[in-house]
Amino acid sequence: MFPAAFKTIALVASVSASTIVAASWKATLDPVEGSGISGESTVTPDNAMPMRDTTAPRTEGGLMARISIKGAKANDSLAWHVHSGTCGSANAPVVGKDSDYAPITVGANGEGSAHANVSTRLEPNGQYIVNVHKSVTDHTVVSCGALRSDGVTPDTR
Ligand SMILES: [Cu+2]
Repeated sequence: MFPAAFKTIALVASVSASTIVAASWKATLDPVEGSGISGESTVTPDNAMPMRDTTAPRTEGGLMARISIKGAKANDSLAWHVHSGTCGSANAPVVGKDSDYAPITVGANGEGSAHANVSTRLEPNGQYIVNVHKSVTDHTVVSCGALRSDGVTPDTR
C-alpha cells in the first residue's frame, strides 16, 4: 500500500512541476538590530486547485501572503513585503507590487497583522524572505525571516 501511494505522489509531483506549484511557505521573523519585533508569516497559492475552464481566459493565479507580528510600538503603521533574496541582502526586490501590501496596523498591545494578494507565484527553488519596515515611509528593516517551502518542491537536479 505504501509503495503504491508513494508512486502516485511522485507522479503528481512530476506533472505539477511543469504546470503549477502548489507549495506553501512559512517564515519566522526575528527582530533586526534590537527592534523587539518578531512574527510569523505564511504564503500560499490563492487558487490551489485551478480549474481549466476552456471558455474563460486563462489566469495564472497568485498568492496570498499573511503576517502577524508582536513587540511593535502601539498604533504604529508598518510596511511589510515578501522579497526575493535573503535577510540582510541590500535592495532585495519586492515580490509583486509595493501597493499589494496593505500596512500592518499595530494595536495597543503591540501586535498586528495584515495580508496581501499578490498576482505572481514563487519559484519552487527560489530564495525569499518576509520583512517588516520601520514605518510606511522609512523602509529600514526592523524584522525579517526566511521563507521555507513546506509543499511539493520538485527536484530538478
Ligand atoms: Cu519589504
